Amino acid sequence: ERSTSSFSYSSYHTLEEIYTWIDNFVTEHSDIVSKLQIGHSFENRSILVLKFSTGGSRRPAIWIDSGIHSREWITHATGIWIARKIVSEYGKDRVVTDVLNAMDIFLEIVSNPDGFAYTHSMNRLWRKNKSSRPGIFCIGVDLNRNWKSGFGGNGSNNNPCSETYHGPSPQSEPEVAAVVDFIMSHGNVKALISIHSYSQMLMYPYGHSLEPVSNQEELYHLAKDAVQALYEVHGIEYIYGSISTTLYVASGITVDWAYDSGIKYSFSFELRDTGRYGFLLPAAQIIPTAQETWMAIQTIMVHTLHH
Ligand code: ING
Ligand code: ZN
Repeated sequence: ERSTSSFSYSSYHTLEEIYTWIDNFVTEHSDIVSKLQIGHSFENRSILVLKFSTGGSRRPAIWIDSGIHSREWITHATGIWIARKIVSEYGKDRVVTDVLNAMDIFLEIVSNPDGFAYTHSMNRLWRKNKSSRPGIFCIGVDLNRNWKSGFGGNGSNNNPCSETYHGPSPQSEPEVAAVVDFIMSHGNVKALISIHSYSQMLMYPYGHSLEPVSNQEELYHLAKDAVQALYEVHGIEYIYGSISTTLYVASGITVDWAYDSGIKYSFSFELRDTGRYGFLLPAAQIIPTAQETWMAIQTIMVHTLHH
């Protein structure tokens, strides 16, 4: 395919289809979107990021990632829908226009490309990446346990065969190291949103500790507002709070690393549903899920813009 006009935003797609869509999308919207290759996966696939920018240099930025767990297909689909929404609303919608006139948005749609390819070819419920090491007979590291903050602590596992295996060392995985290097060298990321599924939750740090973060009251109120905006779209209820008190203790996670690296607006979504379909959310729910998630993300972006 050579244009995005035949792409179905209400279907799930393979890695190849998504990467082709990215190329077409960037070509069609080259005034505000560009494609960055921030690294390579363990199996040497490109790790791609979409950059939305209307100018400036190193503007304050919002980072959004989806698909760090490969089986969470609704998150990639939501990321794709949001990308299109951003370009179609810029210059029309007040919120998007104000945000993009002052800030850049970085969107990593497929944060675990090897795992994602594997969910299409071999095992629909694969969660980890596909790394292997000599003498270790299980495959894959949980990329949401491989970050430096609280690495190896409670809610992560030392056994390579575990679904929450943290890996041999912090950032040992190229998919994590690429993001760390990018965000650190950028140096002006103000908000980070990491999208998972499922459970219908909006959460903030910490995961590795029950200790409240320094701006926890602000994050609590922002999460409450974002969840309310989400609810108003289709009546879907989300719960919110810190990760460790809302879900469970989890160490070495993306948002804890972001927070400890100075990104004070750091959130993680768990999208639809609450378990009826779980990771196998029907494609008919892609667009409503994306629509409501987008309202919550905009709430976070506007707050970040004004602080
Ligand atoms: N659950 C997440 C997990 O990695 C999570 C929960 C999200 C923990 C964000 C910490 C931060 O265990 C899923 N479904 O991936
Ligand atoms: Zn996940």
